[in-house]
Amino acid sequence: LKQKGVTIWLTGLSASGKSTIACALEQHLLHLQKFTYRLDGDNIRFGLNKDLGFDEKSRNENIRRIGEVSKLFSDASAVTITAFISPYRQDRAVARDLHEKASIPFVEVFVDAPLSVVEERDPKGLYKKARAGEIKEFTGISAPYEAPEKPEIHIRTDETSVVEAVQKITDYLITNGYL
Ligand code: GGZ
Repeated sequence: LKQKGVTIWLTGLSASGKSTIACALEQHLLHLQKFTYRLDGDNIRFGLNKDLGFDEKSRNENIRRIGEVSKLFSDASAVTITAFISPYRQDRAVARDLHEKASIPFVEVFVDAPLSVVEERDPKGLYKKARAGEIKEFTGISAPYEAPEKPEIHIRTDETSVVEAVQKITDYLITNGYL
């Protein structure tokens, strides 16, 4: 295998577009014959992390484990894409450190849309429930989201198409010799 691994870490609010971009990016990389693996709520929160909820401690542990798993996949030479809110700056920094100590590149992608926009999208009605107090500690409403200060890539999803977002990430990976 000529390929070296890299972790592409998407962070952003619920309904910001992380999963959509992660899926489209995965498809694009598979077309390029890259060994690619995507970690998301479906294969992590319902499996490895099914013991965890959404209080601060649980989210810290969720992200800690995802950081460890993504490091392993990338160490095994996958292009690893993670799509989790990962709201705490410190948790993302821990994941980054873990990668950097193992000399594995870590690309933080801020999937950014204003709260007003994601609340309008509300594909699962979760923001409505959070506003009504039916979901506690909901990110952006009743729990914090700490935006990245220096992400490698910043995508405004209310101004950028999915195809453009995938192109922006792919260009970054090629420019830096990660693909
Ligand atoms: C935020 C929540 C919550 C609370 C359930 N806060 O849009 P979704 O539904 O499909 O994605 C959200 C997902 C967030 O899980 P993560 O593992 O990405 O979060 S974190 O990184 O903060 O650990 C949302 C759903 O789970 N969800 N309750 N209270 N999102």
